[in-house]
This record gives sequence, structure tokens and C-alpha cells, in this order.
Amino acid sequence: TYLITTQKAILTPHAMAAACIFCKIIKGDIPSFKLFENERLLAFLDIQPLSLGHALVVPKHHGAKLTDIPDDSLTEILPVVKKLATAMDAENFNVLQNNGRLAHQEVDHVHFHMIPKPNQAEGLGIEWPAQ
Ligand code: D5M
Repeated sequence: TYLITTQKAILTPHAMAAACIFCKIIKGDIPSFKLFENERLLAFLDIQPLSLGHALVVPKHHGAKLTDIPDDSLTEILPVVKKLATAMDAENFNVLQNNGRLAHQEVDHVHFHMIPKPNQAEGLGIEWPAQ
């Protein structure tokens, strides 16, 4: 399971995938609220949502960072992000993708966030100034 180097013990790619929480979601070993799935990718709701509808899109093949996964598994992701935003009628939304601890990546399996931004003034009786 471990490759021992003089510096540190690191998990082999197989062990890394076995320990990965998003791989477990993909395999169905832990539950998720699935929004979209095909053979190559999965979209599901984020468990710590920044807003209602906060979703994650992940390739099924394990790779920690954007730089670890093949181009062809990337090309399908943005159309799914777009599909989610459209399906949720999210007029305002952020697409976020973190790589590495210093960039606030917490789960080491490539994922794209789609974070709807509800109009904070809605329900408060506040009107945005006319453009
Ligand atoms: O974001 C990692 C995101 O993954 C973070 O917003 C929480 C989410 N997360 C963690 N565990 C789960 C499970 N089990 N289901 C759904 N969502 C989950 P990052 O970009 O790495 O900071």
C-alpha cells in the first residue's frame, strides 16, 4: 500500500483512490444526492453548501488535481456545470476549482464547484439600483 521514500511514506495511486471520499461516493459506498451521472462523471450536492444548490462535478477516474487528469475527461465537465446552472435557473453563480492545500483544496479528487448566488436583497424588500 505504501511507497517508502527516504523523505516520507506516500500512498500508491490505488490506495489513494481506495481512501478517497469522492471515489467512495462514485462507487456508492457512501451516500450522496446525485444530480447527474454518466459513465465518466458524476454531479452531486455539496455536503457543506455555500448556497442552496451548491453542486460538485467530478470525473469518475481518480486524479487529485486538474494537472493529474487527462484532457478528454476535462472536456465533458464544463457542459455539465452549465447544465446544472441552467436546470437550477441560477442567473448568478460561481464556478470554482481548487488545486492544492494553499488554494484551499480539501478533497484530493478533482472537482468543480457550481455555486448559485441567490439575490441577497430578495425577500428584504431591497431593489438593486437600476443599471
Ligand atoms: O471542496 C471540497 C468540498 O467537498 C467541500 O465544499 C465539502 C465537500 N464534501 C466533502 N465531503 C463530501 C461528501 N461526503 N458529500 C458531498 N460533499 C462533500 P474543496 O474545493 O476541496 O475545498
